[in-house]
Amino acid sequence: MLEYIVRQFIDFQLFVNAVPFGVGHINDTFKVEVRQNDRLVHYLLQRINHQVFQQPERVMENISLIAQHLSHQDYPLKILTPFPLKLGAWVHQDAEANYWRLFPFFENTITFDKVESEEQAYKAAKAFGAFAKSLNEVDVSRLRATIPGFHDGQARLAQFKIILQKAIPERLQEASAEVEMVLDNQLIFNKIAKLNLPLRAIHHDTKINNLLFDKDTLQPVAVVDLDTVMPGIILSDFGDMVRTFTCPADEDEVDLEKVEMRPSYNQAVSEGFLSEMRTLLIPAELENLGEGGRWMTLMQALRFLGDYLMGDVYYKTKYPGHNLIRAKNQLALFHSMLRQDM
Ligand code: GN1
Ligand code: MG
Repeated sequence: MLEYIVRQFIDFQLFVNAVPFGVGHINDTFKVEVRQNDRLVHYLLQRINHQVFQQPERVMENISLIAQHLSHQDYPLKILTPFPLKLGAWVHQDAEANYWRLFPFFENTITFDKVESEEQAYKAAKAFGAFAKSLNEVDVSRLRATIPGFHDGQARLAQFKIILQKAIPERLQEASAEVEMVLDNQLIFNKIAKLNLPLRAIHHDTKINNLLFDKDTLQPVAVVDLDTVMPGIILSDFGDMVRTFTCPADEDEVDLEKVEMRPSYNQAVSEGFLSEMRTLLIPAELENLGEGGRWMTLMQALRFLGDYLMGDVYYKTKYPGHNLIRAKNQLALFHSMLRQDM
């Protein structure tokens, strides 16, 4: 079946194989190998999770607009440009109403789930900074919201309060301390909303594993996972880097002793990102950047916790308490951020 789908995009002589690829929580990704013009060539085939992205065509329109824009900029990284279907659209819909898309596969690259040095944090933040900088001139009104209210902290908080009413009772009881922690700190969502920061073209998922690095030189090669590139505020991208680059532990590490925000990494993120973006940001953005890490980390805790309470309907999980472990982890990180200057 995968062979048939890939054929809707490209021609090839032989379909060699397709193997599951990557660690994303949302879409399903396969690395495909085909023989084309007597060479073995790889592609990245993805099934879009259309529970999450209810209008896959919208996602693809944003991505192609972004890719086209970047190709006209002095952008230092490779651009993830999707392949259109032979018939013209961006996504193939199969008999089971799944949506599929095809991307080039960037050879000789690796991803990291944790940042390994301050130097790497700097380079990665600079790469996401270059991405933001090259998108500075995009007319945001042309970008569609692929997930409405995605980083709207106030809307997420309101949904969370509704979830508390419909939560699985045993889970609500088990997670009562975490629920309280989220509610105790809820003012941050109002505080950020009140800043009324300008809308920009924002990646909205600047986790360290959404950046490909060259296997040999360890230099950033490409920003990937462009599904949530849409209008948003700069604190989203800066904050998600702080959330994922500064902590030595994975997002689902159980040993909370290992979960902390390391100030030297926070410094590296800031220097790397601002080396590209400083002159483009307005004073209100610069002054509040530091709050982005806390804001994104609490929002992530709320999202994992809400999903746990609803019975794991959104994120892929590997075991029944996985989302609660993730929420505890993110709350530990948030508290570590509260204890430090940022
Ligand atoms: C999801 O698919 P992945 O792992 O790149 C999520 C992000 C979260 C992240 C948490 C569309 O991203 O918002 O920050 O998990 N993406 C969506 O690890 O919800
Ligand atoms: Mg991803």
